[in-house]
Amino acid sequence: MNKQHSAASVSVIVPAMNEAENLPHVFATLPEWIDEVILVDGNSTDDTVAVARKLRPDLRVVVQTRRGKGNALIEGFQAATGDIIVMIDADGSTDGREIRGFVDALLAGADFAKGSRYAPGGGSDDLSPWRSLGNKALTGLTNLLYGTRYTDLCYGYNAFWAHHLDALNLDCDGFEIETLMNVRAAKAGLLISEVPSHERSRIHGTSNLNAVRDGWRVLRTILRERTGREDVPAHTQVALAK
Ligand SMILES: Nc1nc2c(ncn2[C@@H]2O[C@H](COP(=O)(O)OP(=O)(O)OP(=O)(O)O)[C@@H](O)[C@H]2O)c(=O)[nH]1
Ligand SMILES: [Mg+2]
Repeated sequence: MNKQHSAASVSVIVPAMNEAENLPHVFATLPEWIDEVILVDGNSTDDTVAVARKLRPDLRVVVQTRRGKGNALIEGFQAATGDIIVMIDADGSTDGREIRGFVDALLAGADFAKGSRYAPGGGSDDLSPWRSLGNKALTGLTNLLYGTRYTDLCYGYNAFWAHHLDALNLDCDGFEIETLMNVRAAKAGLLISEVPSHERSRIHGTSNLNAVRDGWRVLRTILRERTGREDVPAHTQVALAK
């Protein structure tokens, strides 16, 4: 895809906390047709912002006002000016070359393009058996409670039309953000398309995620959102993007 094929502009949101060593790898994978890249800095104590600005002079930097990946993404989404918003990680685990598949799914009619490591063609070099099991259990519970057919709940590679931000009405701070997005997208009746994605291992540094603490936050989100739930509209579905 290039700009001749679509009038839709694309913003990429990159939450980053101490990812200076990884950003050269991440930014090198971003397609040249991206319109806007926003780095949301989590008050990094390394050179994250300086490195990012040097790599991309056109970069927009947002300094988050609270703590956590969820807060970072929400503030990045609010700052975005593109028609399409894509979220990727700054640790080298998500490959910018896959953005095309997400954008194509949206241009083909999806409201929300949801990355999946378990869809045919997807995969992970990073998921431990323990975390994979936890993710599968949480995905199954979500499908049961919300009538969805998701294959991967807790994955940080997603894209959506910016005009759906109001419907998503995001309000959380932590790693439960992806779960909240997936649940709210279903509750809002958005047309959801899963896009196969291959997750690579973090290149440098250590994960900020704590499987028990954050798994618990995800579970609480799934259960809390169920209260007062309206039925998921019949047209909500998950179709694998070609
Ligand atoms: N701005 C900001 N970014 C964050 C924060 N926490 C995590 N991130 C970023 O969010 C992305 C994902 O965080 P990771 O720590 O890699 O967690 P994860 O990918 O869910 O877990 P792993 O699979 O173990 O790597 C990375 O780009 C982090 O730098 C935060 O509090 N603020
Ligand atoms: Mg990671």
